[in-house]
Amino acid sequence: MSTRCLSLETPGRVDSIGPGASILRGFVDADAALIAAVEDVAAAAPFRHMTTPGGRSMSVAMTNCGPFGWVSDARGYRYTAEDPATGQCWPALPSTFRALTCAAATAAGFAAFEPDACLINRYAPGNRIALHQDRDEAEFDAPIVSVSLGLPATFLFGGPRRADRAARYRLEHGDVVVWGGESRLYYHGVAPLAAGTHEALGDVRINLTLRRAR
Ligand code: MD3
Ligand code: FE
Repeated sequence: MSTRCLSLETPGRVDSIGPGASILRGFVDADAALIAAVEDVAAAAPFRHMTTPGGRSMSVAMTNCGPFGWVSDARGYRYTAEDPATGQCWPALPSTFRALTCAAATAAGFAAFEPDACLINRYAPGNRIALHQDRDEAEFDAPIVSVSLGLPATFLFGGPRRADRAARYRLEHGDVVVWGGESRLYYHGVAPLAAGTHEALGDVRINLTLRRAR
């Protein structure tokens, strides 16, 4: 596999929101092909509500693609090569996801980034993710690239301590965020999704997070 990627010209604005964190506004042409790729993944590895180690059901529905997928159950949080719901490998990472991830990382100033895991979160109105850190990956030197699709969300971006005040950013269909460097371990979350209808995706928000898990 090539470790190089094309450096695309950034079509939209770039907002720096923290040390190593940038929002690339409208970076992705979130067209029917990209949405169909998400639907193909979900046909093979259906969206499901995972259980937290504390025994609660998560409001956000999740699935994965790529060599590794993030899972949560009574035993804890971890990355697995197989979907526990089917026993099969997670569906392959669509080449479009890999290309846009690499281009976004490059545009945000990170060296060519090869993700090995893609978590897909689906939010219905009212669904949220509480402030947390992403620390289930083997190393924290690679950035995380996130792609927002469908209904807009309010993203909460704090700091290195849970008590740090969180700034709020609106993320819309086609926005890409790259988190690396110091921001990689910052607390973050998503406010309850407001109801609405998006022309391409309907009444949901879908977020892709592409990472290096192992
Ligand atoms: C900031 N998802 O899946 S993506 C998650 O919109 C998660 O679905 C949110 O937080 C969502 O863990 C936010 C953006 C994101 C991902 C990883 C980060 C932001 C981050 C890691 C460090 C700091
Ligand atoms: Fe997170």
